[in-house]
Amino acid sequence: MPLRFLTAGESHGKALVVIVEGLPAGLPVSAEWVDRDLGRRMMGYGRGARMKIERDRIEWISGVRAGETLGSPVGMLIHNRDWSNWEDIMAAEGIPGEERRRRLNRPRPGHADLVGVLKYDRSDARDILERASARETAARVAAGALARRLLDEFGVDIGSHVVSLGGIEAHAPAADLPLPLNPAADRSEVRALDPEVDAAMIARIDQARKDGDTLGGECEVVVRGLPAGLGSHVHWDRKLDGRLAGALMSIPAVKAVEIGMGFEAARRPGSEVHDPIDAAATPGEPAPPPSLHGGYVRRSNNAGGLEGGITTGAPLVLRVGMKPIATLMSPLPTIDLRTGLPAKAQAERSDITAVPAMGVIAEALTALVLAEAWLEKFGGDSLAETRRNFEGYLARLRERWTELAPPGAVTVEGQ
Ligand code: EPS
Repeated sequence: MPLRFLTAGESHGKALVVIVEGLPAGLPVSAEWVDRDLGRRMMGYGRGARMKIERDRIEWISGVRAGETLGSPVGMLIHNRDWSNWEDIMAAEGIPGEERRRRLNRPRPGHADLVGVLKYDRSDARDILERASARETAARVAAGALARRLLDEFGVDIGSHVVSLGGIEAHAPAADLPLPLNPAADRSEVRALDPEVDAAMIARIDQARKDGDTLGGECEVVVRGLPAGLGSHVHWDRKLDGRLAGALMSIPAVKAVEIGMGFEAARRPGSEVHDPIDAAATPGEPAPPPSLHGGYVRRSNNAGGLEGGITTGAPLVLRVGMKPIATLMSPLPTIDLRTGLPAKAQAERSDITAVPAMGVIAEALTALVLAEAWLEKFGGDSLAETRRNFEGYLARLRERWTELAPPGAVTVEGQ
């Protein structure tokens, strides 16, 4: 288990807690680095009033000294500023002589409310929604920021942008995305890389707010700078595409993940799908640095940077689809848990859309899966050891290329 993390915390509890274990010692980290991603997660047009209350930032608890990881579990706390408004309602041991307050009796279709009370035998769906809330993703983003820090040491860039919101599509130049990606996406209130659609998306959100409705959408996560060879083909649970899809599907409200060409690849013939292989260098001569692909490049990237559950060295391209937020101010029909009679679902404070934030959360989970795969491949108890192993692998990729016979020295089969 090279890298793992656990989170704890209710949406209106005192704080969120996260423990990250398995980072090598000697990784430079700062609260400023982690807080930057926490701040990005709070952005985006269409968020609710809660984001005006919170100023998400971490407090180090363990595992870091003098600005570097120690190799021991890293503990972080994110205090909920809203706690002061919820202390009595969420008190761990209740308030003597008082009934529960702020019960949720009319479960919202699309939220965990109903299935949660059935499974955990609760009468108040607040016992479920407090943990099911996407507030928990702040803790995942903090963990992801540390994973991103590790990958950043090796020049890996993880970014995301919104490609559709409320049915409005953004058209970003797929082959020519800015590097790094996030500064450009973060300049837009909807995190889209197509300035033409910003105003239309914002107007769509304003309309949904007026209608008491909510909106979903899609984000694309793009990772550049990965070497060929992360993940493995040998077992189902080591395939990197499955691990990435599983992690991304665990984001609240996410209903779909596509890799590269995704569903479209299922509709086209092989000749239009698979990415022909080319040489990036002359055989027998050293592959040009940084040789993340071992001298082989692809004419297209329909595979989205993954073949056989292993990275190819081409950019990783993941698309994540989020359904609309389940809390509607014009509520849908439901059943009252106390009476079994028809009712309107409870309207709690919420967002109109959280698609821009979802991209930031998707980056964090992608970073966590990739950092784990990185440490599986390169290992190391210290950053210096991880770096030596990484450089040793790249040296071997270069060596393989220079060992190739020069052109004309072999008869190529089938030609
Ligand atoms: C969220 C905090 C929550 C919601 C949202 C995400 O705050 P509150 O419930 O106090 O308004 O804004 O959660 C949901 C959309 C949900 O369905 O639970 C956050 O920090 O991201």
